[in-house]
Amino acid sequence: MNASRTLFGPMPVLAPLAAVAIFAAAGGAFAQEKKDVAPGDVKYHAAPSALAGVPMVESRNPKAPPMTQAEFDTARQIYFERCAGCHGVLRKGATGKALTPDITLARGSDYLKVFIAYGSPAGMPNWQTSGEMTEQEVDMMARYIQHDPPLPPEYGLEDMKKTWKVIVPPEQRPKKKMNRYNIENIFSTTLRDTGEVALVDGDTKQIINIVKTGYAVHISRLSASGRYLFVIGRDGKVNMIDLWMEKPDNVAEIRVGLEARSVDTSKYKGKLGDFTDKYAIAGSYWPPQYTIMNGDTLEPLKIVGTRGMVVGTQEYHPEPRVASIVASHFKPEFVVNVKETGKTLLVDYSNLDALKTTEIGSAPFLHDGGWDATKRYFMVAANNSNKIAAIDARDGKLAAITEVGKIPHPGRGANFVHPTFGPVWATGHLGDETISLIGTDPVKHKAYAFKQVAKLTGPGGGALFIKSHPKSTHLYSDAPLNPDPKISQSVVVFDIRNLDKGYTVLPIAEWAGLPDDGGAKRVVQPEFNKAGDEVWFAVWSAKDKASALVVVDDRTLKLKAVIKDPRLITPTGHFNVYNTQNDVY
Ligand code: DHE
Repeated sequence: MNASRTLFGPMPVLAPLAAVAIFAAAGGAFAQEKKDVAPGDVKYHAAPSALAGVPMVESRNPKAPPMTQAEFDTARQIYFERCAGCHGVLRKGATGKALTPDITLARGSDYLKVFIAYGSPAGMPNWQTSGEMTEQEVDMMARYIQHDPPLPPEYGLEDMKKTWKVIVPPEQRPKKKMNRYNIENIFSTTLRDTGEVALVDGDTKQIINIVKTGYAVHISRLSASGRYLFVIGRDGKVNMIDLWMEKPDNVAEIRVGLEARSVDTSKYKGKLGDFTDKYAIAGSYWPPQYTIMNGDTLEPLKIVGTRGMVVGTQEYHPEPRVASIVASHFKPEFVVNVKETGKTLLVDYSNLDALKTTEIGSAPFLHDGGWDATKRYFMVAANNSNKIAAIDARDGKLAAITEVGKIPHPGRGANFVHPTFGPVWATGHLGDETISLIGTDPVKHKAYAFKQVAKLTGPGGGALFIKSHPKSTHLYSDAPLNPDPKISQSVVVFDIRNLDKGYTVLPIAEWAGLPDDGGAKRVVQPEFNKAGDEVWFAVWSAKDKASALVVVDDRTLKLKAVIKDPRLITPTGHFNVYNTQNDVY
């Protein structure tokens, strides 16, 4: 029996037509009774996959309803632009249900059309009633998912080497910093839909450079030295940017896969040797694998697949995507979190020719996460399991799994010292309005360690990122995916010394003073400056609408600056060099 959860409940033994009548009514009722999935949520989960344009091996299932090649091509494009993020490339299921032919053929087109059109309370968007798809497209998608899923190509060393460029060889790079920027206070800002990052001077608020990167850059990470910025695009392209150059720009690049989200560099220095920046690592969604590269040139050295068994069921999964990756400070190891198998791999890079990996099972759909304040415990969201796993990077084991709210989404989370519970790590949630605080001090606050010690109430679901700073008394949370613009266009801030007081709302999008051009103006990701006295936010609108960066004074909670520039198109994540390099959050 296929491990992935089946698409629907037990199938009523009804003629398809009767099924349609029932489901059309139910669908209609669904449409009324369930809240439609928020457009922001659809945009978040159904982000276009970089695989949409990749040639694939196709086959037709003789039992499935016929499709012309043109219909199949259109449906495939729609699938990779809308559905792959949730249902997986091979349709084995992830945050969305499995859609493999053994399941979908049994349901038949009429049954499938209703679900695609009306969605479901479990989070499947109502593609037709929301106007996102026409009736014809729904019909095509219902037939498409009864055929075998097209198979994208693998992507190996030869493919990588064709894309690998050392733009400035290490020996030709500056021997000292050639610019006058305070590079520790530079912000690397994702320009999601233009395939660029903006390097913004945190002191002057001026844009230093707009650097060409991969498509839909996802995150930026820093070398241990703080000199090099590594960014990864959804298309699997890694760019290495030298902040010492007169005008910081690319010095190397490589594509490590067809779809990716995470990148980091080796950070261990200790009795086992100095491995700082010796290696870089990137994890890909497709193919499901991670690649270890030379930290100076991005030369691909080692590719390791992540296909394997799901924690618990031990069922095989053909497409376990690599989610967050972080470099351990305790051992020469990368902490690699694999989404669909629910496993964290501690990859010992001290000898690539005899690679040792510790496999720690927790819960499926591992996603994003961050260190606790001691940088010993990696707190990672198993988002669709509503859990946080604490991975002990010093002792190489699972410290705990903590039940939290609905679909935790911490980014890297936020650390602060709670007046009662001591050191805590916090996460917001996509699926509800709560903010969970988890104790992280098993020595001086043993009773609270890895327990959810408190739940704050935020403004509503749709939270993505939360942040604090050792020098701040505030905890900030965004909610860019909340359907209410009043919530998605503002952030909330708590006083850590008096959490019971509730939150203050900061109308960030309003402070940005953007034209009323119909832009969504979603406020995304609080990020502190190095000094810890400013908090930066992106005001994210579509490509053809105005966006901005907004800077708030952390002491007064008043507006400090707004950065507007026609080049700031779809700004989303931003990463302060010093705080990202030193895991300060
Ligand atoms: Fe992200 C982090 C995956 C959608 C902005 N995102 C991450 C990480 C993963 C991930 C695995 C952790 C990387 C790490 O730490 O190594 N993100 C995904 C998806 O699969 C998803 C749901 C859909 C997709 O197809 O990409 C998705 N993410 C988004 C967005 O739509 C966001 C809001 C805007 C954008 O730029 O695409 C977005 N994700 C971010 C940001 C981080 C991130 C800003 C880093 C947070 C941090 O503080 O480190």
